Amino acid sequence: MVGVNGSGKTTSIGRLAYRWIRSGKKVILAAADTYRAAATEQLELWGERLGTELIKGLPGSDPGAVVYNACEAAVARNADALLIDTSGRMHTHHNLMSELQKICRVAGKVIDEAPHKVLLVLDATTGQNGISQAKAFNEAIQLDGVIIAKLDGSARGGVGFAVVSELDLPILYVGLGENPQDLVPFNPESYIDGLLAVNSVEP
Ligand SMILES: Nc1nc2c(ncn2[C@@H]2O[C@H](COP(=O)(O)OP(=O)(O)O)[C@@H](O)[C@H]2O)c(=O)[nH]1
Ligand SMILES: [Mg+2]
Repeated sequence: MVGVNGSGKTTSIGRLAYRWIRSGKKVILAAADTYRAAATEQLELWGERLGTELIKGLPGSDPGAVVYNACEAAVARNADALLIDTSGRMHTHHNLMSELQKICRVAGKVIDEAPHKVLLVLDATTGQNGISQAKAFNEAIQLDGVIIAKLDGSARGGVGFAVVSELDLPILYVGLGENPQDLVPFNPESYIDGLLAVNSVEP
């Protein structure tokens, strides 16, 4: 899971884990945002809440090492899914992009063809900037799809349109709140209705 700070990565991982655990999958979480201690704590709360295992490192430690351990744990425990949280400081920051590339390489060393999906989380309130974010991430590490978080607010998430048309990436899920059940598969019709505000009652 990649994206800029505050876009909704950690929350999306928690909500995705909730969905998959409910459908009977064994899920492991990896707290590879070692840049901020609070990020690990936030993911740990989700882990406790969902009763699922979490692999973490010390604050400031190498995210690649966390991912290596997490991949080994996922193989050892025969997990169905390993969800990797990553750091999101400025996407223009070269270090972040090389860190993400390293995470992908490390995952691929332990598990064939991992990461199987790299998902970009976009905040629905992001405007044009969302496209440059998506391009920057996509150039560094090939993206497989997009999650649009915070679509429950006043924002209609029009950035999704631009990202789909310019980068040819599917929107997979949308976030409609902060609770576990608030991440739902993307529904093009309700998305378009929201964009056009078909359902809004005008005075
Ligand atoms: N209302 C709403 N809030 C969200 C949604 N997704 C994330 N948030 C909130 O946005 C903030 C940032 O989310 P977080 O997952 O920590 O972002 P990260 O920095 O990318 O990991 C948190 O306060 C989340 O609870 C959503 O779909 N709806
Ligand atoms: Mg986070």
